[in-house]
Amino acid sequence: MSHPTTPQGFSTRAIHHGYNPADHQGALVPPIYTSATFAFPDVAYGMRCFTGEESGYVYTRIANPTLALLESRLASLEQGAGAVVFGSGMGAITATLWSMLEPGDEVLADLTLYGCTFAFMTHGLSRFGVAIRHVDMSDPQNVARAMGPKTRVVYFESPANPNMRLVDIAAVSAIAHQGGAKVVVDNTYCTPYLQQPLLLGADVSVHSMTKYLGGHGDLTAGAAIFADAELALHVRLYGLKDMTGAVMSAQDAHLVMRGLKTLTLRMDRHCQSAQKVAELLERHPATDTVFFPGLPSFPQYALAKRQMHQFGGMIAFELKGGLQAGMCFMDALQLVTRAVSLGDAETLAQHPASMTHSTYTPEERVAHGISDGLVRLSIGLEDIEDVLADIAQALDKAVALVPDVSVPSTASCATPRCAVLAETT
Ligand code: 4LM
Repeated sequence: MSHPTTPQGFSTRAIHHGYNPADHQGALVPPIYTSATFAFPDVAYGMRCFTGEESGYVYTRIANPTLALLESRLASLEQGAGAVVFGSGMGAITATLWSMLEPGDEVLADLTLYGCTFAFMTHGLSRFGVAIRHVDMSDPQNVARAMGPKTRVVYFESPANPNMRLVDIAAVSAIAHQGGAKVVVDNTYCTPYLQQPLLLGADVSVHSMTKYLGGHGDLTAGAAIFADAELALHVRLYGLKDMTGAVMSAQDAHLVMRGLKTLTLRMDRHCQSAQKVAELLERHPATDTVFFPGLPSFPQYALAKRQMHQFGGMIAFELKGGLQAGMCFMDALQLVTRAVSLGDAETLAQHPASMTHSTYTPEERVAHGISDGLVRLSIGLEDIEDVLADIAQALDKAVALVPDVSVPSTASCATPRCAVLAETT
């Protein structure tokens, strides 16, 4: 089998890119190189590796053949000039930002970020002379107004975890570049299949591969994909090698590559099922607001249609009964699993204010658009009828906590916690 020269489709590259069985004794699945270190044929060769004259493998924290294959596959999928993989999404984010910033620089960050990214910026970077300013990037003009001479990095997620707000990647990238800043987008919610930030003008796309890319909840991993190969090398040799050491294991790289083979199939199913769940939530009398980019009622529906190939598998919503109804809903779930993380085969429900976003103070959550009543769902791959039935029965129980809505006869808040909450409302 020879390497094809014509451009291939996304799924084909997710399965084949960068690997030819003929180079590996016919092995269909790429070998897993578990070696931490690599032998030098002679001292002079080893010396040249350390000066950079030779590009051979030296030590897995810097580079490894299994990780290199995954990196080239990710760069191909998101059409970047290079990629670096890490032991977690936070490893990717921290190594990238440590490499791009110096004391005195400023990061302009969106209002809403995953809790640990917010904590890294607010309690980490800011201790080392980097200023962090948050602006609501759902309006690109806010970025234009906020850009200053020290702004080096503009950072956002789209959709944002957990409230699903979108950022116009092309518009914000153009504004940031005009002001001399680079743009880092967390593309975890979308994966390269649903959204390609580099093609829209961003400089770096970061991922928690713990989520959809791995896809099975059995590994932690991260990646950064770069428009500029020089920046990728800098992040590898500084952010990964020296600053964080957040190296990924070869076994996990193998699992991510296995996950990539079914990424498009899984994402299609996640998206179709999430659309149905969002529509059910919107129809149900227990819910107040549903945040899902595929609903015509979503304030940024037009942007979602323009920027995302499909609307993703994540949903956030508020119940009319607020926090107590949210807890009742979650405790009443029987199939849907109460757990943080996302992108797994299992449908997961969690409460951002007390879980993934508890790194924000209550005042910060108000200021950053994360309400206490918000419930987050990661829609999995189960039969949609089963997911809908479980969510519907849990919503029926939560209706009991809404004063002006009649309770379906079969529904009651039966769990002890819900019973207590029902009495106190
Ligand atoms: C969660 N999220 O939300 P690692 N970027 C985004 C994320 O959602 C996450 C990370 C980075 C959740 C974890 C418990 C948008 C994580 C960090 O967990 O370090 O691989 O990714 O439930």
